Amino acid sequence: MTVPSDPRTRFLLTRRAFLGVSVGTLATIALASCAPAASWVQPDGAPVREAERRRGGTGKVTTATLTAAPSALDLAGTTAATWAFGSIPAPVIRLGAGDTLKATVRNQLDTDTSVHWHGLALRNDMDGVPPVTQQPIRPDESFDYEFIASDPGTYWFHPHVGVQLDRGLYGALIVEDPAEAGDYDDEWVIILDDWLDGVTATPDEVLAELSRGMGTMTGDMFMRMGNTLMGATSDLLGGDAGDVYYPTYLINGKPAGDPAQFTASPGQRIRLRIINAGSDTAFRVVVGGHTLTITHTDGFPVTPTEVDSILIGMGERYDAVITFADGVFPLIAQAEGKRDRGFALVRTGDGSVPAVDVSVPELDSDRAGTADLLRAAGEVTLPTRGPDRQISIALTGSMAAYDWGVDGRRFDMRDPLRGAHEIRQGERVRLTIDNQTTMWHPFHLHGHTYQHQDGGPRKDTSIILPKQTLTVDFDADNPGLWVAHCHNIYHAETGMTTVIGYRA
Ligand SMILES: [Cu+2]
Repeated sequence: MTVPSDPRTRFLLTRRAFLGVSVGTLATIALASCAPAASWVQPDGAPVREAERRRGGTGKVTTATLTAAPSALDLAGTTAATWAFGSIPAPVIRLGAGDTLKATVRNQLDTDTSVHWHGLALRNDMDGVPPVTQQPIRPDESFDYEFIASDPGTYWFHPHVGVQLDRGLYGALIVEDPAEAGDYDDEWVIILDDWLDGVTATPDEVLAELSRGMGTMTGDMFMRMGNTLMGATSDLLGGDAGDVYYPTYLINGKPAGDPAQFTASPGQRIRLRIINAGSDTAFRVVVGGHTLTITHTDGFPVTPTEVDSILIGMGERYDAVITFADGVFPLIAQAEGKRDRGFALVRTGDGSVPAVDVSVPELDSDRAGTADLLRAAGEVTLPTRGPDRQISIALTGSMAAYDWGVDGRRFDMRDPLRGAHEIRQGERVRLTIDNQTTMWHPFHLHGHTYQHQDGGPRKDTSIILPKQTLTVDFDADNPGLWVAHCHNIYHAETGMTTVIGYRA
């Protein structure tokens, strides 16, 4: 073949050759989603590749292999059969800002799976949401994820298929900032989880039970019925705190009966990177006898804010710095409204070991850290700009009917773009999420970190209380098809999910 000398012709030929390679993938995605392929930016489309090219990156590559497989979790002597990426949590994946992550995910389960990199503004075709951004990874198959991680912070990964989130398939993804001074001596990753798989039921059994609806059985009395929990209420969450009964709560994969242990020296400053990997539980996190200074949420810095506890919804992350006293201290993740807790120990010296049910004043303090208290740090505050587009999303449905949805409709993964909200690249988007239900929801948007109004924090997952509205702004700078959903996995799977897509 002769190479044309005219650069434009040469470019077109190259481009066609490139498109030729991806035609098969494109056709599959269009078929799976019944999407009019021409009107939406496709996950492997040119704008997505161009956005990744603009990220540039350091060129440094970190590799990881995640094998999803049946596994056993030791819960203080009881063994739970579950699914995991080896250990629970999976080993921390750590890379520098701008580095490339190459992660091979092998599926040794007997069902489809995927991995979603929660919170990262990454290239759309690596977002791990079948069938929107990729085909599911079939049993005995693997998928190679490869993307640039531009923004430093505390992130995590989990499947985006069915209710697999409520198994043991999760881990932390830490993107380090080489430019950050880091006024701390050490850091600990702390992953919280509500656990039932292999103990009382499988998540799929729980979903089936919930989907039958609660009818008129909901009441004020606190009680367990099967795998559901009645009367779990929280003032901080505006009422109903959660509806799934969990027999145990974990900190870094360990139950209270065999607690995770952390050690430091008195006076040391430790950065906690707290991740809520739960499926139906918000946690109130405290360290007995200590205050916490929140420095980041959802990966992005905030004006340092001192609190006694941190309320963290499913999918959220909070980083906090703590200066330790001398002794043995409880690290408690109180399951908000559920009368149980995750429990770990911090040792900086000698002292009696606190009991699992120890009461600490920090749990009752009014100084509870919520997103409302926080201000974005100057360097991550969005430049002032009026919205080019306003989108309104209503969270709808009820516990009684278990018909959670968006805009009155239950999301259908077989037809994901039906009811999708459209934006265009370059726009400043104002997104209003109107919680019309009588329960709180942790709303999560993929691929972007929006900002709460009036200088509030940059976040990708936000607690929205019953009958309340949250308004956020973001810049449409990451083209593709992005799901937005409640991070209560039972709500999301029932239908509280939608797509915000870029028009071509
Ligand atoms: Cu929800």
